Amino acid sequence: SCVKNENVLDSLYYEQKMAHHNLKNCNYEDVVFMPGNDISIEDVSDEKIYLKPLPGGEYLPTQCSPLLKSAIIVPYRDRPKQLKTFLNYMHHFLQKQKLHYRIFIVDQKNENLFNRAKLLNIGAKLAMKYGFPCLVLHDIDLIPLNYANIYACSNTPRHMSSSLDTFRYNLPYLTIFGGAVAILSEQFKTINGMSNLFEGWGGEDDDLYKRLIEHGLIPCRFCPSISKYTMLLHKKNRKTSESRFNLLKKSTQRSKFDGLNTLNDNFTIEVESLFTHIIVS
Ligand code: BGN
Repeated sequence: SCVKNENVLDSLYYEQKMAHHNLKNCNYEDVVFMPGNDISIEDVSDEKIYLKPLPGGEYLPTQCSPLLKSAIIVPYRDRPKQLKTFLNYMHHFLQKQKLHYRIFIVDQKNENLFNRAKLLNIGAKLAMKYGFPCLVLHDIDLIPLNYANIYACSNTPRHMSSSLDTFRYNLPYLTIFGGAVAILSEQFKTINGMSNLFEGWGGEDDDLYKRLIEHGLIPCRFCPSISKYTMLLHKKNRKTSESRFNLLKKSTQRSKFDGLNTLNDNFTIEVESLFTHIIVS
């Protein structure tokens, strides 16, 4: 289902309705309804037009008390250039949105096939341990182009990157749930997270979609004008997951026994100035 622009604020999950100290609650209307909400990547690029976050890439607005608190979780391997662009851009973008946020980069430091979903599980588990009620699961090469695309959770899981330039701003298929999505930690727990078994490119996001449907969590989207993204380009050396078709046939049978509850987390944490670096070996 699609959330209309005027209903975006009502569709969000607020951690606390009232500020518990002297600061006034942050007002999100001017984030969502500000005219000329579009940005381009050139407007931000390498210039550091943001405040220095706390160590680990965490930030809280200082002028008001935030009602929205999100962990941005990014699976990653060996794309230093994209990492730099992403961090500079996102710190600016998220600070404009007056969020309490923290950026987690989950780095697969081994030669195995890339396991995007498992990395997301590891990042999500840590973010939940740190008390984040909302998880934004995000690819490193996606850049949001509208400030109204607020990086917080809707009451139902949300597919955020639904209007992507490399897909000519269209959905390749209606049930796509990859790229950038927002889901409440409680909901992520309910579905047992994502599968740990998808090694190589493709399918893990379709499996996630099936888990949501299995649990009656019907995803939503914001309008295409808000949901615009550009994809950072890179050499594609995709090794596709050969088992993905078979895995997808059994998504619902597997979901209880494959996910957060079967994660053997082998990682170390390094607190960097712009992000929390989770190194998975
Ligand atoms: C799909 C992939 C998704 C990917 C989108 C967009 C599969 C499963 C095949 C049944 N799904 O084809 O993982 O996000 O393309 O690139 O490969």
